[in-house]
Parts: sequence; structure tokens; C-alpha cells
Amino acid sequence: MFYIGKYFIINLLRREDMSFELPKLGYDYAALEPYIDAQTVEIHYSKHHAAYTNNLNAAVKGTPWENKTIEEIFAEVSKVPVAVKNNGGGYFNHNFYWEILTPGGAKEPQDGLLQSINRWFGSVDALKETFNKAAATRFGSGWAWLIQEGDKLTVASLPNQDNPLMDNAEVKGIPLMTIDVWEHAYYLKYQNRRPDYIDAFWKLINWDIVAGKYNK
Ligand code: MN3
Repeated sequence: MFYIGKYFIINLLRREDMSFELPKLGYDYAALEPYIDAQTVEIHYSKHHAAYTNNLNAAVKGTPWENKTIEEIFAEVSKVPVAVKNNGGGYFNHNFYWEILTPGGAKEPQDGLLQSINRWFGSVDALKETFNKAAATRFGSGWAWLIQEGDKLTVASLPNQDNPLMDNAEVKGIPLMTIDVWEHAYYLKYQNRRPDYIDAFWKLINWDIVAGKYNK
């Protein structure tokens, strides 16, 4: 009985340690109103994001990737089963998306990040124009990204749940900012008006968090 009990407890701890967890939202579902409506946030987080997280845990179970971090999985994503890639991307990308948003908007980028934006795009407005175009013209489902490659900042859109940390991504680098342009991210409020959602997204960017990723 003792050994059975001990074994059971160890297994519970291992599962808890190794599973990917749905991170808590740092705000209420309604906190991004009026730019992103409460129902969209609730469904996006508690259904879509939760499903990617659960499906990722199921997909890595019993595989060589079960005990790896999501970044380690992305570094060799060309070798992993497609369910690990797609759900791993969905898990990471949504963690990232919720993290870089903040209720009520945020101040403009500052200091080193601002200097770098000015250097590579000319101005924050020019970055916005480039980023919005990438997001608006992504055909079908995907994400637009602000990416740091060494010293350089660049903007790209990637399909599906791909991201720039994946070893086989079309554009690689450190992700600084992202927008989800899958229809589930905006359709309830904006229907076919994806550009209006992208414009509204700029009212919610947490530039302090983006700067923290840049400074790394
Ligand atoms: Mn989504």
C-alpha cells in the first residue's frame, strides 16, 4: 500500500511539473472592451487557447518531446509530429498574444526599443503601417509578428500557428509582438472587417512587455 501510494504521488507531481498549463489571463474578459469584446476574449481564451493547451499535452505524451520546453520543441519543430507543431504553436502564440495586451492601452514605445523602431522603420507610425499591412494581407489564418533578428527589427506574417522561433519558419528571430488574425480572434465584433480589428489592437499593446522582450 505504501509503495502504491508513493508511486501514485510521484506520478501526480511529474504530471504537474511536465504538463503545459493554460496561463491565467492578467485581466477580465471584458477588460479589452471596446476594442476586443468580452465574448470574443472568453471564447478565444477558454475554448481555443485551452484546446491548444490540452491537445499539446495529449500530443507530446509518450513522445521524446514530453519533457521539453516549448522553445526546445520549436528549435527542432521540423522533426516533430504535426499535432505537436500545430498545438505547440497555438499554445505559445496565444500565451504571447494575451501577454502583450493590456486594458486601456499603453504609452508609446520608449528608449532602446523606440530607437530601434525608428532605425529600422523610420517611425512608430511607419512600423504600424508595415505591421498592419502584413496582418491584413495574411491569406487565410495566421499571425503577424514584429521580430528581432540580431540587431535588426523586421515584420512578417506567418501562416497557421507558425512562429519565428520554429526552426523551419519562413522568417526566424525573437518574437517581440504579435497579432492573431484567425477569424476567431475578431469575427464576433468585426465580421469581415479585419483591418478595423487590427487598428483597434494598437490601442491595447503593452509596450513595457514588448520592450522587455526586446531588451533580452
Ligand atoms: Mn487564436
